[in-house]
Amino acid sequence: MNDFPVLTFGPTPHTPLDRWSFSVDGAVSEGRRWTWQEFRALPREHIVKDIHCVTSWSKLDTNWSGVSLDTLLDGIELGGAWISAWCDGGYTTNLPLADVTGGKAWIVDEYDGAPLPSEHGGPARLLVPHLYFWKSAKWVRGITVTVTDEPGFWEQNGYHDHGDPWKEERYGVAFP
Ligand SMILES: Nc1nc2c(c(=O)[nH]1)N[C@H]1C(S)=C(S)[C@@H](COP(=O)(O)O)O[C@H]1N2
Ligand SMILES: [Mo]
Repeated sequence: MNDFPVLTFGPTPHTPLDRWSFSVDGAVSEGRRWTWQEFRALPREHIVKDIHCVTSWSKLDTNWSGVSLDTLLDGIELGGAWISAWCDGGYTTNLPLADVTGGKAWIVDEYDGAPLPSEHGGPARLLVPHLYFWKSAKWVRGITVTVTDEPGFWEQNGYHDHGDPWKEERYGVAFP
């Protein structure tokens, strides 16, 4: 796990598992919330994917385990087309629902068969491997479904709103 860089804005939060929960709220027919134990009991998937950081490194065949966003959103009626992921520590990032549903995004809590280290987002982080890695919010605690696109931390600070590595969507128009 020391073989890929730690890139964090601000200090690493350490939320104890008995105070951890994951929520889905916002423009939804009903909000949901899972404790750590409830989250661990959800159906999980193993994910092997390449990841890409905007600062040019990539890492091939990274190995994760976690719960698909499809599972977390299952049965909820969605009244918006975007999500805002929010985290311990205050980080946020925005994504179109289309980029996090259909087998494209997970809340992961294991890397290489071990609990996700806190510097890499443990207990759990968002994993959206097909977009630049700043979209993969560490220490994620919930997603809020939004009716309009609401730029998150890096998106307000010069990074591209969408962040597709294959289109090299690195920086937004306002980048100085
Ligand atoms: N909560 C939070 N998530 C975050 C960040 C952050 O500063 N805070 N940085 C992002 C950026 S820019 C990158 S490249 C990746 C880095 O993940 P890593 O530290 O596991 O390599 O996390 C993303 N998720
Ligand atoms: Mo990054």
